[in-house]
Formats: sequence, C-alpha cells, structure tokens
Amino acid sequence: MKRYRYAVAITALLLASHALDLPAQVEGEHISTSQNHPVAAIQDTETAAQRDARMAWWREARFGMFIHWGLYSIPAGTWNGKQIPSIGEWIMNRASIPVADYKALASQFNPTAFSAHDIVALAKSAGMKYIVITAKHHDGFAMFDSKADPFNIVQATPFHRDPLHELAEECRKQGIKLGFYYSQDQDWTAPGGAAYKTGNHDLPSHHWDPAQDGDFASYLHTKAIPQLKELLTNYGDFPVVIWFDTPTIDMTPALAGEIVALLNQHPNLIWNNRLGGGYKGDTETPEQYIPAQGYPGRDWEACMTMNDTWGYKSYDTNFKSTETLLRNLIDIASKGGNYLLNIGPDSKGNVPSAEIERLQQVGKWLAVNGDAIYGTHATLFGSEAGSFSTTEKDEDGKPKFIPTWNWRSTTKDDTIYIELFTWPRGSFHLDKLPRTVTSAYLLADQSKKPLKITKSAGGIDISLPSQALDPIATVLVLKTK
Ligand code: FHN
Repeated sequence: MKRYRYAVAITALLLASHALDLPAQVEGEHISTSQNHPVAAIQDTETAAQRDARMAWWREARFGMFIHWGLYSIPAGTWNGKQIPSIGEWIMNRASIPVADYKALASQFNPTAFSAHDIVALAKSAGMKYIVITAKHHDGFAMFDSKADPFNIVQATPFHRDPLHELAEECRKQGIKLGFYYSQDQDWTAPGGAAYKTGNHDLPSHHWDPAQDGDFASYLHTKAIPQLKELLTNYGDFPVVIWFDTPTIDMTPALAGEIVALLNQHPNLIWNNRLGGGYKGDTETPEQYIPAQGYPGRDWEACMTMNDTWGYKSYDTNFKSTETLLRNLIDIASKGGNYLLNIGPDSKGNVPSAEIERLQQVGKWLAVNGDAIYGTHATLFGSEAGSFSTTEKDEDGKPKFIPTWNWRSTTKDDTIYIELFTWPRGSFHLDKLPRTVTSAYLLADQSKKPLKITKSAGGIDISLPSQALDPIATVLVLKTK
C-alpha cells in the first residue's frame, strides 16, 4: 500500500491512501509555516468568534456530497482496450495519454442526461447539506464556462452548457450549499502544470508529453488564478467552499500567497488544507480513512468514495454497503467531523444506480435520526470507538487503532445521543457520565416513550425494548442537565 504525502508541513499531516493506489508526492520541508506567509490568510487574523460564525453552517451540516465528474468519465477506466488500474480520474496520467489525445475527448462529451435538479434532489434525499464538485481536476478540463482557458465544457464540447451554473441555481432553489473543487497545482494539459507519476518521489514533475512542459508560475498566472477568479465571482453567493488538492513543491509560499490574497476577498469562504505553500486552511481532510480520534481543536472532513474510484469507472462495482456508509457517517460525527461522500456520474451525466440506492437509504435513516448527527459535537466518552493495540503497528510503526462497533455517541448542550450498532440485551449501561441524565427515549420512537433509568454507584442503566428499532443503528437519546 502506498503512502501519499502532502506538502502541508504546518500540519505535518500524513494521509493514508488506504483503498487507493495514489501517487507519492514530495513533502516540502522547505514549505514555510504561517509565521512567514507572505500574505496573511483570514484564518491567521480572525478572532475565534469570527471563525465560529464563518464555520457555523459547515459544522451544522456534517454530511456533504463530493462529485468527481469530467472527461475521464468517457474512457471510464479503459484506454485502447486495456483496463487501466487505479482511480478513474487518473487515467490520463496512468496510461500516459498524450495531451492532444486526451483533449480530443472533449468533442465526444455530451452529457445530455445531466440534471442539476436531480443531483441536488439526490443530495437532499440523502440528507446531505452541501455539494462540492470538481470544477477542474488534474486533467485540466474546466467543467464550467471559462474565458481564461478554452479547454472547458462550454467551449470545447457539443454540450455547451455550464453544469456549475445549473447546479448553483438548483442549490439555491433546493436550499443546499455549493462548493468547488479546483486542482490548483496539478494540471496535465496546461504547459507548466504539475504532473506526478507513481514511483519517483524525487522530482517535482513528471511530464510524459512535451506539450506539458513549461513554467509553473506562468501556468498559475495564466490559468489557475484567472479561473479561480472566475469561480469566485461568476456564481453569485457560491462557492461557499473551495476545495484545493494535491499541493506540490511547485506551490511556493509566495505563489500560494497570491491565491490567498484572492481568497481573502471572500471573507465567508471556507477552504481546505491542500492549497500548499504552508497554509493550513480551515479544514483537515483525511482521505479514505477516519482518524482514530478526529482532530481535536480543528475542523475536519473525511472524504471517501463509495466504491474504489472517485471518477466513474464502468467496471468498478466494489460498492460499500449502506451499513458501512452509515457507520462511517456516525463514526465521523462522533469524532466531530464532516463526511464528504463521493458520487461519480458517467459520461452522459447519469449517477450510477448503486450510488443512488445507498444515498437514499442513508437519507431514510437521517430523516428519522438526523437530530443525532446535524449540529452535534463529538463524543463525551471516547473509548467506545476502540483502542490502540499494544502489539500491532500501523504503517507508520505507531500502535494500530482497533475500532470497536458496539456504539458511538454525539452530543448537544442538553442531549447525549448514543447510536447503538449492537443491540444490548435488556439495558444499556454507562459507567461514568459527565452530565446528569434527566430522561431517556429512542429517537425513532415517535411517542418518545420514556425509558426507565436506574442509577447506581456503578453508573446508569437504561432499560431498552427487546428489539432494535433500526437494523443498522438505533439512537438512544439521553436528555441531560
Ligand atoms: O488525486 C486526487 C484524487 O483524484 C481525488 O480527487 C482525491 C479526492 O480527495 N484527491 C486527490 C488524492 O488525494
């Protein structure tokens, strides 16, 4: 299993690319910390109260939809008759597709089945509160109307529509927030954009076509920054999030500072920790894993796929069960984080039915049990999530975290929620409680029938009915003072 290092020295965050064979990146020991940023980011200067206000909707949301959609959905994992290993959106890189050949895909891209209405409605029915879509991924193709570069969905395809604009309108109508993913550093079709190949971690860029050669700063000044300006100004009150990705050593503090100066003009914007140049951004972004204890004191968002790819691959049917997805959501919320769960529409704009089914099932659970997720804080307990092994080591040689799956807990000021995966016989026992419990009931019980509470020196016991109310997770509500 390969490791994938981000040039984000300030957080010293080493991300595991568990299910995915991702390229290694150069870790920037030269990357500066916030002390010597050439441009102070809003995060460096705002008060705690200002930050809380800026992050309020995002912390309330807890569940969002990631959308990876682009030209790579046409080959869908197969090039020249060969199935290309690894994630679908990396096919250009993994198959070393020449720039001209890849760009030629644009003339075939006509996703007439795309419906912004249906995608936003799907997110809503899943109980998701925001969407983050790939405005431009590493392949350099803009999924929006860009005057800055002609390699975009409006100018270069027969589709001639701007899905970001359509999504923005629908999100407004349906009450969902919209953010844009933008690959600011890697760009495999623009001269000077960074490009990485597996296996060589020593050099910053690995172009496989002379058309990729060029100067990174020029790429940034002529494409990335102008396109970021377009994204930040052409969509009204959106985006609320800019989701950067794969920073490399090319993104010096000075160059990143130019982007930060632009971001600072949008004081409500939230952006992640993947800009590069030593900027820590607003959110930690563990990918394809849930950190054992979250990131106490930091906002964080685990991004995950439903199968083993972000961009559509016609033959990847390795979908996680609804039970796994729901457990992930609850586990993440219990550690104070958000869950950004990916869909990968195909080249016609259809969302795979396996993804739709699972999202709707998660949404059904949230429709009943959403109070235990939205606007909640992390557990007051902690040991229920598992423990560090005294014998087994993880990939970093540190004690391995062994999760346990009996229950999780989330909290609000006057409530403790216990999400029960394993149904206890007779009663649920808690040894010690940081608050006084005044009443208890099951969230899925519309009558809120009070459950008997027995307090003793050994803790408290809540009597439960003989059967769980939900096959995956039944929520016990403890009202507290
Ligand atoms: O290389 C990308 C990958 O294609 C995908 O977009 C993920 C989503 O977080 N980010 C990068 C890998 O970390």
